[in-house]
Amino acid sequence: MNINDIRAKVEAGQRLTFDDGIFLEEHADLFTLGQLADSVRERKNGDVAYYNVNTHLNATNVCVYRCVFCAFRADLKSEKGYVMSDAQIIHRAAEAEKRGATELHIVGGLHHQLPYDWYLNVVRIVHQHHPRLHLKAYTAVEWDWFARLTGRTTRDILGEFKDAGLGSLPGGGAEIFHREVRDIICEHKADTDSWLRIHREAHELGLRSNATMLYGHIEKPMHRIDHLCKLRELQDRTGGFQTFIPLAFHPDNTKLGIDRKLQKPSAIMDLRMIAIARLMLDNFQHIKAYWVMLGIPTAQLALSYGADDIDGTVVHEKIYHDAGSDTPQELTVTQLRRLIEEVGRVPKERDTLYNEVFRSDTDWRAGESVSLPVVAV
Ligand code: V47
Ligand code: SF4
Repeated sequence: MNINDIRAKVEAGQRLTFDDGIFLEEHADLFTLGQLADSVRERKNGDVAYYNVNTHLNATNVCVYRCVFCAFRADLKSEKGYVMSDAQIIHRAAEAEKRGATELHIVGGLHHQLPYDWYLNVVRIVHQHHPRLHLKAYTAVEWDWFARLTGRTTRDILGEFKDAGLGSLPGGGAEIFHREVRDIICEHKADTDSWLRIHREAHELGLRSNATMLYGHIEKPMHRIDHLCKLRELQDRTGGFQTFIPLAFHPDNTKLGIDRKLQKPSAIMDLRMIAIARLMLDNFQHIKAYWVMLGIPTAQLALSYGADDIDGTVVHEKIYHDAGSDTPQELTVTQLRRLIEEVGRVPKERDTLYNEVFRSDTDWRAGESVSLPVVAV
């Protein structure tokens, strides 16, 4: 095998195999990866790059699990631990809607003492007070926890949350699927089969979801390609994934980072991951360059290495900032659009489900705030 065989497959729109993926990881240079991935990106999404207006809500950081890569979690009795009140949660949603957000991204810890109804109540009250906000809530790890709390099936629970206002699932908790790695970095939480099953069930219930992969720690190329192939397999069955988001490990304040003296992956590795994901995940429509995690310059460059989405305004992000991210807490729409335009792409605001969002009195270059969306088609 050589790179020309892979180039021919990419040009013909043929699927790359596991071995092709390993070859790309081990032998392809960044320039070639970028060229190939950018051609796939263009074929799938033309000259458009997406962003959205969103806000994060982490209603508690107290967590029974101790994933060694996580700087966000807190022990039950630690001073760092918090649980937001209903009033604080509704205030956060009100603030999001006032800023023109279309999406609230809700994830958090698995609290030792909070009952199932508390998590359901978060979705219910936000939906009741702000029905226009799309609620992208809870990772597969959280759904698995709810099943452990109640003895009910995850399918049943997903159905109940959907009725309460759940809009879709974020892609977190996937980490690395291969047992050689998963057993070391997060041995107790939802295993790979559960993660994949829960996303399949969500898709079967008509809920879309995202997928992630945490890279740049102890995993090897083989583990990353295995991860991508598993996601691709499920997507073949359901078609329910919207976007893939590679997540670079941030070592600060984490056990894994300290014990193994790890550093954040380089920009070169970040761009390689974006490109390889674009090439392997031929049945995913979108690849997201999450600027909070990549940093703004690398996220902008990633738009030329296979990514067609730069995520959103974000606001109140905790997971990456607790682990050493020095990105700002928020990017304005004006800034997001400029990043995209500088790459020669057409910025398009999307809602969570990739419908285009139209706004009534848009003046992107003049202001920092955005108007409320009027129509989403
Ligand atoms: O599952 C936790 C990761 C994820 C660290 O679906 C870390 O649109 C790096 O999934 N260094 C949560 N990564 C975030 C996430 C996400 C983010 C943006 C958009 C979407 C989406 C999903 O963050 C966790 C874990 O894989 N993570 N700690 C860390 N120190
Ligand atoms: Fe808990 Fe999630 Fe952090 Fe793991 S990654 S310790 S499940 S908050």
